[in-house]
Amino acid sequence: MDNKIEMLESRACEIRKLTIQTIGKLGVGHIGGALSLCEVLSALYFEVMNIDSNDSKMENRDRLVLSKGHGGPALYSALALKGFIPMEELDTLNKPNTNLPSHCDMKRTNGIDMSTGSLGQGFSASTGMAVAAKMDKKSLYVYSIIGDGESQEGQIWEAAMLAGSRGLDNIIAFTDYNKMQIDGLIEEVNGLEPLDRKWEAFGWHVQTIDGHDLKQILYAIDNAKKIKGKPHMIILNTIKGKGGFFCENSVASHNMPISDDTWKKAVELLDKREDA
Ligand SMILES: Cc1ncc(C[n+]2csc(CCOP(=O)(O)OP(=O)(O)O)c2C)c(N)n1
Ligand SMILES: [Mg+2]
Repeated sequence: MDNKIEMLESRACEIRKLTIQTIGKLGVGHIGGALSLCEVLSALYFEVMNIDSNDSKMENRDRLVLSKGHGGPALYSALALKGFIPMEELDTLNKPNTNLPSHCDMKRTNGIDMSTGSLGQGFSASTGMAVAAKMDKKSLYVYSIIGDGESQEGQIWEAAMLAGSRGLDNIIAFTDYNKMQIDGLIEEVNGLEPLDRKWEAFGWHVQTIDGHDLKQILYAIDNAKKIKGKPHMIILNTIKGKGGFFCENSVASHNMPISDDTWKKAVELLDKREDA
């Protein structure tokens, strides 16, 4: 188990470094909300999901919908490490004719199952996928990641109500609770608390964990799979910009310019931390 956790931590660090490098080379981007995702993406791509990079349309594959589609660059880093897209392609992020737009696009990127970016819609699509899987008697899981700012969208709660009322236990959703959105602190813009009780009231099984702790993430997903008859929400307490010395825990990290010197230094610091 400890070896597995160490491997996943190291994958999370690779995702983090690649994400900083990819957005850094472009010079601007949604770095904060990408860096809060690295651990959950590591767990999903390198341990949990039933997927095959040689057969990205495999019929019974698990699905991941990154509903907070502006986190695309972190997902692209995971997809490159997993072999869905060539590593060199990361350097084309958001450039003309790229397969990697800043927000996820299922028609352009191998391994992406839903286009997202308009907040709220991806989560609704996730519940639709979960309904379809039940109708087709497929035993796959739909994983869906929403933002805390995204959770201020009414559409999230319409989908939550449907999943709860239908008891869609094949959906495992995560809230990236980094306490910030584009305009400031969640609690100042439009508070979500008590977030866990809101999800419970919509009929969901809810767990709240440290979203940067891989042991807790794996445990929560395992636990979710044991509980039948309800959809699952795992609230990830995270830090926006986690691991970037220039952006950690700052509202400004939402979408910021990054100089060459800055991203190179950030990657160097993460390398040193790994070696220590
Ligand atoms: C429907 C819709 N409204 C507004 C936006 C603009 N927008 C992009 S990101 C964002 C904030 C999202 O905050 P959060 O979900 O907390 O993202 P994170 O902190 O993870 O970056 C907003 C308002 C959008 N993409 N879609
Ligand atoms: Mg947020």
